[in-house]
Amino acid sequence: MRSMGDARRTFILLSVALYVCSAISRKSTTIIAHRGSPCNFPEETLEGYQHAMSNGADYIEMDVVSTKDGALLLRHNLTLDDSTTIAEHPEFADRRWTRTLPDGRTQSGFFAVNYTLAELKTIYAKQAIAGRSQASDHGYRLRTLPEVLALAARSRSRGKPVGVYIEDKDPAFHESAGLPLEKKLVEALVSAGYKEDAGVAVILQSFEEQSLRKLSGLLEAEGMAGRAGLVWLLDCSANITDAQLDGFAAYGTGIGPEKSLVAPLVSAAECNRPAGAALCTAVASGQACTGRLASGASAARNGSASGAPLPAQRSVGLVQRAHQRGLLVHAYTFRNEERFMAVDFAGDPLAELTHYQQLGVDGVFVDCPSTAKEWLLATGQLSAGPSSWAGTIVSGPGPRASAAISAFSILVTLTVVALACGISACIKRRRRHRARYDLFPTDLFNTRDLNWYPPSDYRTAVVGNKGVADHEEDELPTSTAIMMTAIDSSPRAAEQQHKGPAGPPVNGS
Ligand SMILES: *C1O[C@H](CO)[C@@H](O)[C@H](O)[C@H]1NC(C)=O
Ligand SMILES: *[C@@H]1O[C@H](CO)[C@@H](O)[C@H](O)[C@H]1NC(C)=O
Ligand SMILES: *[C@@H]1O[C@H](CO)[C@@H](O)[C@H](O)[C@H]1NC(C)=O
Ligand SMILES: *[C@@H]1O[C@H](CO)[C@@H](O)[C@H](O)[C@H]1NC(C)=O
Repeated sequence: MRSMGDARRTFILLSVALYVCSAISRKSTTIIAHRGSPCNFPEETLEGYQHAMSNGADYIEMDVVSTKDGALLLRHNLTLDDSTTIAEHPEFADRRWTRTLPDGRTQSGFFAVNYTLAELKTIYAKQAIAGRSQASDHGYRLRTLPEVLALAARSRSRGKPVGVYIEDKDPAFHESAGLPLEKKLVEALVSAGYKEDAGVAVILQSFEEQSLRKLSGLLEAEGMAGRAGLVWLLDCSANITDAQLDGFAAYGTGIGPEKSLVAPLVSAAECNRPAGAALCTAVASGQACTGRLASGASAARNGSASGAPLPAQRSVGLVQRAHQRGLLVHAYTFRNEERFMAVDFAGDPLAELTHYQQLGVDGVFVDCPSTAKEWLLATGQLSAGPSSWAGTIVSGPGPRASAAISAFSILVTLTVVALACGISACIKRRRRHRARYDLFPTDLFNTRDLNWYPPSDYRTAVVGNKGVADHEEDELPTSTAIMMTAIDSSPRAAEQQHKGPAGPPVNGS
């Protein structure tokens, strides 16, 4: 009897090992959770990032701007108008500012550089994209880079560390305002333990190549050369030359093109707007309808009907040109709303993602990480079950190294699986009731946020201090912990809901 049990256990172990190995070696598209989960939550909030992590994103993506006192605030824009409640605060109105851009145009608004972090901690994040639920506006605070790095660090202890993908926003402007970003950004990574913990992926991204060079130098000076990937973002008007790609490939990891650089568009009757440069602007500002996919040949040869150059003529073979130089391609931005995709996809975000995968992109910036997860499952890039997610590696080794790594990973996996089975059997029963919860200290959240967890998605429970939601945040003992758990629901359904008003947390779950 006993030997039969052993044989069965061995068989199960081997099956699991083979399954894990195949999951590791199968290349799946890297999912970059663009500003957290702005489909579901206001962008760049802890809650949005947590949602992205729960949906297995490989990276959480964030943008850094400086406050007046030099704190690294997470916002995608120098101005706070479209993504925060600052306009509702009369006490801040007199610092509205207009600056002149290098090209002579002007930009007006509430600039983060004109307010201290303490001041900005009194306002709230709000939904920045028209048409998405605003139910949780006024629910979540603005966050700093260290706060979100601390959140990401918590995933390290849970087996699937999430990568961080950080953009320095308009670095030349910050430099000119005497608040340069690069050094502080690298220091924040060091403080958060990214220098030591080489198992966790970090990518730094910028539209300004000069800033990437600076970051590369700073990383080297910190003894972190190669520790963080560097990605050069290209907007839809970019026309990058082979020589520029060669220069960047000497130290960079990849390019981040706007998606119309990868799959060029032509104007479509449905869109009723001019092609060429105007089309490009339309993509950037998210106007309704972004055109029709150009067939490769006609895009390369023809240009638009009006004769204006199309992005197509600037970007023929961009993916191949990058890959030839060992650069990854991470395209942006994939959103669920029909107006952000070419009319060919008929509003189906999964079809759009598949098209770009077939064009060879290595990763995608997505607004809706739960849709990305649904897509990975639907296309066999991910097997069902939360524990089977295998994140992808930042920079790929050559084929021979890959073969060696595969062989090595089979050995390691067998050993690890054998060990893990033994250990997990011991601790499983004790920990089962905690398995679905994430624990956070209250200094990461504030109690007012508690009132705003959408009841359909999250149950919150407070342990250690009953009735805590009635207290002011300053009165909270720091030892109190908040438990949240995502309730399993069909990802797309969860995304398209969130229409109901926010309610109080369900206690005692
Ligand atoms: C566009 O390309 C097609 C072939 O793909 C060709 O027949 C046509 O003449 C081209 N038009 C222009 C304006 O170049
Ligand atoms: C930044 O916000 C302003 C509104 O203050 C908006 O006009 C502009 O398009 C935004 N820029 C980006 C890059 O999102
Ligand atoms: C905002 O900050 C910039 C950069 O520091 C400064 O030049 C400008 O005078 C400030 N504007 C206001 C209204 O405080
Ligand atoms: C892109 O750059 C190349 C070489 O630098 C140039 O020949 C070409 O005209 C440019 N194309 C557009 C559409 O700007």
